[in-house]
Amino acid sequence: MRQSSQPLSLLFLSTPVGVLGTGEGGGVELTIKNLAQDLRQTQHQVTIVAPQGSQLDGIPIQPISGNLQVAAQGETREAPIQLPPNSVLANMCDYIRQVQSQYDLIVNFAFDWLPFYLTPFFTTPIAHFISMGSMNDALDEIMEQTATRFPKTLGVYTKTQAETFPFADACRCLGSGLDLSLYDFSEQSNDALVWLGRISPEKGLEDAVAAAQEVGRRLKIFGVLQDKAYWQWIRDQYPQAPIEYGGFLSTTELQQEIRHCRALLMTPRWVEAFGNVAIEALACGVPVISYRRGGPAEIIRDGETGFLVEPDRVEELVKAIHRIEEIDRWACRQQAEEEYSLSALRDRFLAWFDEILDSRNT
Ligand code: HBI
Repeated sequence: MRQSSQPLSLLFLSTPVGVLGTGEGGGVELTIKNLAQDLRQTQHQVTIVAPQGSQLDGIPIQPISGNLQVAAQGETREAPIQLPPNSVLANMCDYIRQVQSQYDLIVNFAFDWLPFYLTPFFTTPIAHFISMGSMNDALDEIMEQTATRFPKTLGVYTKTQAETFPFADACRCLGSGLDLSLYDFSEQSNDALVWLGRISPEKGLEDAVAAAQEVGRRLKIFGVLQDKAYWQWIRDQYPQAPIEYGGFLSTTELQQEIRHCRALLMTPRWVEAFGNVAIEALACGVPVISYRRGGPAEIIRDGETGFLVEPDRVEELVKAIHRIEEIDRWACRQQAEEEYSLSALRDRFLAWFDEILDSRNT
């Protein structure tokens, strides 16, 4: 049996919806990057199989060509499983099949049917990290079959996320983490509010814009402009709102922008699986005001590191903004250090990997 102190050779299967480094892959891009960098620094080997053009500092990437997968959150629950012609996901799966014997474990980050379906056809074990809540019936079904046939192999961010699936009890909660040395604490702040994320309807940006307009404070917005029609609709609805769109920034640039802001607003319409942006803000000492829903509801300490308010109620966001001075910015940074360090994230993932490998070898 493997000794848990031995270095592992890991093959990561990235999300097939976007090129790593562009932000199109959402929060899971940051999770993949953080984990891969940290595991490599602690003597493990990590190779990432990802769509062509992907880049991550200092991490070997095996680029795969082909057409990207359509994002699952834009589809209906009943949608049949789809692959485009020359599917990058299918090509990625074919590649990992060919090289699997060189690795101890494959870690799948794709929220897609194919890697789950293929699991029994592989000789190398596959750990599946599920990056969103339940979206599609066919996907739920294959995930559940995987959980039954290969117990312990499903990982999620949070308990709330797991509870959206019929197989919640089979999911292992792994949380998230950051390289906290990349985020500088700022005791001082200006009056501006900030909103971070992919600009797409499930993120509810319009409520943050409405709240900013109501309190007359600037709202800085950063993230990939995924749905242009949605963005235009927001601008038409709130032509006078004091908003500034700053594009998609690197971690270094982003933290320089957010750490001087008064608060981060999170307005998810869906069950946000985690909300990496919440811990990025906390790491800078920025309190988070969020709807009490999904991952943010498990992260934010209400009244201590931000406020959790009734979902879909702009007036509740407004009330919380008026109370923001009650929050001690240092408490925010401290929470990030206590709960969301990279070493803690790595330990949780390694314990999960060990359990999967041990159950295979006994
Ligand atoms: N959709 N089909 C599909 N596959 C993914 O891997 C996927 C997705 N939508 C979003 C997504 N991954 C990431 O943005 C996560 O961070 C949520």
